[in-house]
Amino acid sequence: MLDLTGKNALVTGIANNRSIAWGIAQQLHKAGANLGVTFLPDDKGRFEKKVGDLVEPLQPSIFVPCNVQDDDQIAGTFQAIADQWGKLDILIHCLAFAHKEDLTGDFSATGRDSFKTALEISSYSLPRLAQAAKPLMSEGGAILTLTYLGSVKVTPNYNVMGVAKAALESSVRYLAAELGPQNIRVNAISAGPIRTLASSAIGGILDMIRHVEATAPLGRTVTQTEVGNAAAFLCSDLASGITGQVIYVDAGYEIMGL
Ligand code: NAD
Ligand code: IMJ
Repeated sequence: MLDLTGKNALVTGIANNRSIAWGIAQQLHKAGANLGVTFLPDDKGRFEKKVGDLVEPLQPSIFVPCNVQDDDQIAGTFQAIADQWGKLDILIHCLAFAHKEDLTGDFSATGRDSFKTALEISSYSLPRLAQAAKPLMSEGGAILTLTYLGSVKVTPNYNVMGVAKAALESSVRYLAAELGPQNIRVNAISAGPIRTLASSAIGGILDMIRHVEATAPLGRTVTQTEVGNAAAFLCSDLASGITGQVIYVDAGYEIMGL
């Protein structure tokens, strides 16, 4: 039985009710986990209010700002966990960012600073958060990130995000090797295309989803709940033998050739 009772889980990357992180948070809660939630702060406090209202039914015992570009906010997040929980069991990394102009046109046109920003937020943040989580995962733990097929296959307009996801997936393997002796497992879910804030901002996403629906063995794409269920499994003791892996939750699309 999937049981996360008594486990403390920190979920990053909830922006609204379409976020994959929201699907994951709901399934972790359903399995009995005690939740902590981070939000990306903005000047007017809009995200704090929006995300705070959304997650209220899940009664997170920690709710803190965490922009992964800000070392003080990362320190504050893990200090709150140390103070209130004493230990962490599950870390969900569910965030990405590239400048919108870099998600269209020629990949070779990606600027130096744009490349750095995409890799800093979308890739470097995983080892950075893992480093902060490591001392708190004293009884072992599970770290999970979200990736996309564009890391290994060329996908129109994914461009610098594809490179960032390749670095992210490689980071999963290096972290799994480092943290395995401490019984901390590190995995990634490669999700099929889902309509969220991050994907809907991309031109042509609906056509891409239709292509997946026409090609995938299951004849459809996946939902946030399906990704959430796979996440709950990977973070549970049922997956105690799985680490360093990229698991496709994509209705089978990845296996198809022609
Ligand atoms: P989303 O827009 O709901 O989530 C992206 C999150 O990243 C937001 O909550 C945003 O606040 C956060 N974020 C951006 N910059 C940040 C920063 N500097 N510090 C902290 N947080 C920051 O979209 P989503 O589709 O749910 O994306 C979540 C993850 O899933 C991403 O890693 C994305 O690449 C991945 N993914 C999405 C799809 C898809 O089709 N939607 C498919 C595969 C993988
Ligand atoms: C993103 C770009 C191009 C093709 C894409 C995507 N496909 C899918 C996505 C086919 C599924 C969504 N995805 C997997 C992402 O990782 C998106 C990341 C992202 C999205 C935005 C949009 C708004 C913005 N910056 C972004 N940075 C990263 O300003």
